[in-house]
Amino acid sequence: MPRSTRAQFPGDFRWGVSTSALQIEGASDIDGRRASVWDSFAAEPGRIRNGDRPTLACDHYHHLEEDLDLIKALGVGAYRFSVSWPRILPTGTGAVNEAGLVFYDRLVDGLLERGVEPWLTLYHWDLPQPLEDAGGWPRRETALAFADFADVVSRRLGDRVKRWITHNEPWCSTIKGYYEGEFAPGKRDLAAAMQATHHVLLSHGLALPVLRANVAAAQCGIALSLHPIHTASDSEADHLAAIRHDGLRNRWFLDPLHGRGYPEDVLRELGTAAPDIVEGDLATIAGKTDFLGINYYFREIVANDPKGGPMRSRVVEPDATDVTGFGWEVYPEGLTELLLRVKRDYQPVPIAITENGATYPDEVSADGAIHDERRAVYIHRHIDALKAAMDGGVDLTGYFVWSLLDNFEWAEGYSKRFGLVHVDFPTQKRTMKDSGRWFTDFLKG
Ligand code: PNW
Repeated sequence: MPRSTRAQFPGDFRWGVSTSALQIEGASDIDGRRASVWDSFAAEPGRIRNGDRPTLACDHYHHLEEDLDLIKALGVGAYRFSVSWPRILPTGTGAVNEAGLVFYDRLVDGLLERGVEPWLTLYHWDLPQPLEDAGGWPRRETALAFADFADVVSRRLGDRVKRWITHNEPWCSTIKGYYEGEFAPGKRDLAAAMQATHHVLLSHGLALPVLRANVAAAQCGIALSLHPIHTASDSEADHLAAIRHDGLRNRWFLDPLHGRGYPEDVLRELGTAAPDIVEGDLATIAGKTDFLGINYYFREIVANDPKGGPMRSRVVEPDATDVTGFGWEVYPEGLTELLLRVKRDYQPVPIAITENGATYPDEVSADGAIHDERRAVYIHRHIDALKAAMDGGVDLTGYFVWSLLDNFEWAEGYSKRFGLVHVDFPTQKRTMKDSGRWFTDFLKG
């Protein structure tokens, strides 16, 4: 049974919940917002389960006060959200949409009035469609446009927001978007995807001095999705495959952010698909940050597979009975292992777990309550794992549950629910789940 308590964590440790703009806001063509790549992608037949669209999502745009009250009711001290680039700059560059900024003014002010610290993510995958039409992340100009976007947002909100996350999970927005084709914009081109990873990292580095110029006492970071990589067998071939796989999944992002450039072994594997790098880019990417965000969901068990993509590797199904509704293995000890590894290999700035959570088929009972004990146990076991990492010397500053609300789960549409709060999408009725109540009790100590 999980046993950690809040009292075992430092007093200034941040406990929070996370969301992202596209997944909750809805209002996709209201008050001047224009399409992002995810709006367009979801409109293509066959891309999203059940043909779901993010057009309305949780209609958070029109339920702002109610959702702020739910955050307050949970008792968390911090809320991580993202701002919608096409709501603020509808065509990606140039004209600023005042109505978009007003919405985030209200969000930030509403958080501060309730004593909740805003953690703002600039990019959670919703690239304005015109920027994709011009070439998207494989095009260098997109990184420059991102720095301008960071400038607009931080000038407006920097007096009240101190925590800035440039990007959420670059691996997903680039590899899944431009190589695997499962995420927007749905392309399948390895060289383009690798060029995209470089431009996303470059845009992070270009945004850092902009944020520091506009925000007094800014705390800046990036949120990576990292995975412990295990080997499917003791064979030499599987062992080497796991190293290559780790190279693209984890080291490709961690190494350049920590001033080491891209890993040589991965560059070799990529061959002609390796990105073009302009002199000075690596120094830009390695700019000083104040914290590292890590999103943790599962480990990957890897086997050698000559046909298995750029790293000649294949992820094998874990031999586990404890899996979430995504089929993701519940493996909290992987979080401890991952954190100790990052500490050992990178001596990073303080780490915040910017996402961790689970989807389960929720059980709505006759009384309308949601008895999702498994989600509470999942979260508590991961907090135990965090405590173990802290005992091992890892400098941790916060933990954010994914997610506040059930929401638009990307290619899975509304079929996968991650919320501490249940959303009945046809009526937009919110109901606190048992897991939400459990989290509140945990936070009360
Ligand atoms: C993250 N993977 O997505 C995102 O940051 C959230 O927006 C999302 O809702 C949440 O986790 C749950 O999925 C991921 O395949 C998507 O490794 C895919 C993977 C990891 C995280």
